[in-house]
Amino acid sequence: MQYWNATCECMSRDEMADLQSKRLIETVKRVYQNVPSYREKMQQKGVEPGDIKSIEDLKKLPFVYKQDLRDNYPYGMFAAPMSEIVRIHASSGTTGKQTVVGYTQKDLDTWSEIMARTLVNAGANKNSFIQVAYGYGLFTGGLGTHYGAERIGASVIPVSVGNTKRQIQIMKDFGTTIIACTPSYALYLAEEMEAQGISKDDLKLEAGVFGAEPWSENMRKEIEERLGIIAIDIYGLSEVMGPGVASECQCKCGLHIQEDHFIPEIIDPETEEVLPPGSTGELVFTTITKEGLPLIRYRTRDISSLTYEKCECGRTLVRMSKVTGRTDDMLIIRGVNVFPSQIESVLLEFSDIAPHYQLIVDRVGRLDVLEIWVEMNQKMFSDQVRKLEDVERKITKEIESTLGISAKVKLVEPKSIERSEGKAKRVIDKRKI
Ligand code: DLL
Repeated sequence: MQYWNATCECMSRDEMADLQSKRLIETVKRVYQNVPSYREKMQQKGVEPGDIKSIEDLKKLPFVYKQDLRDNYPYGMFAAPMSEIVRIHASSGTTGKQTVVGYTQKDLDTWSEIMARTLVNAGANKNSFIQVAYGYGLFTGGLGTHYGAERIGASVIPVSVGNTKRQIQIMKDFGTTIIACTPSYALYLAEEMEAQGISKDDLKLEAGVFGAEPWSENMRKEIEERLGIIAIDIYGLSEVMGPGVASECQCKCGLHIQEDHFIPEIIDPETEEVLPPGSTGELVFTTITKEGLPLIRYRTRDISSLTYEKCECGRTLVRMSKVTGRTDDMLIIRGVNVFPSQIESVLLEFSDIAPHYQLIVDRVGRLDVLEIWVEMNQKMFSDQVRKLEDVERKITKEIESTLGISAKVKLVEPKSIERSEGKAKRVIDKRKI
């Protein structure tokens, strides 16, 4: 088994708890001293830094929300002087102001370290050629992956997003062994390769590190088959660091959280109560080594669960389950909670359709209606109308029996749904609520 940092990734649970406690105490002191909004929040809850003696005391601390970052836009929650901030990123967000995040040199070192671990999880070493097709710029995907790859000593190919033809040419000519991009873009690459008559055997690709958006197991299967690689799920968010907060190992049974830097909790999003291991709820993170923008009990809105059971890979780091969706992109359709990834999972069981889809939600009168647009593959497109209707009917039935809601399924022409180079836009919600 290959590790980047066996000392940190395989330490005993007791050692981890001691390390986390020590680091948590330091972080709480730091934010209390340097960030007025934290001091106020803690005072309102009647907690002082001295009350935090170990990770057991974490639950005494108040939560932090994206709104807090917006209220203190742009730099109000930084815990280091601006003279020590050496990098700024921002997360665009779909609503409201963007969230600005700042890193000290030590933060960038930590980020490179955890991204190095992530890439090694996917099988990278210094002989790898890592093509970074996440966006460079304010988005954390590009530069985060880039620095991790350099830390390993791999050859980094910093293509950034877009220009799919060129991406493929570079993969082929430069001998790319690992591709880093969103899972939806990975499928787009596969599709374009097929259109250009380039086979996976023409490439040296071995693995992909895919994240930044939810994707189902069926989507993984599809990517792995079409590109002939192992597809690893990587997770992160700008506020907490960027990519590298957690990633799967070769066992692909949950994402190991880099716990020597981030403490996870799962809470009930309504009651804010901490839930026991194994329960599904909202993921909350506390950063314990960050200097620029430390976050205490940050509400991610991502839905997951934690397991502390030992992983076959030998890492002792807790694992989070694949993020299936966010509390805020969960669709409530006629009272039923639906995640786009559940629909994706159903769709990908059908062989006649392409893994490109869009959900259109509208309200007609007082009733929510869900339309699922899904692309046919080329072969099916030339089939008879009766066959199309038959497939539509089958998908409708399957959606209804799996999710408990009715939907109107519409098969659309190949390549008619817009492709995304970054995060895919899966849902168009036309309801004015
Ligand atoms: O998406 C960081 C990243 C870049 C992660 C590249 C992985 C790879 P943000 O733009 O701030 O940061 O978006 C963070 O994206 O809260 C999740 O809702 C979602 N997300 C990220 N990774 C995954 C994943 C980057 N593997 C938000 N599965 C997070 C599901 C993910 N959702």
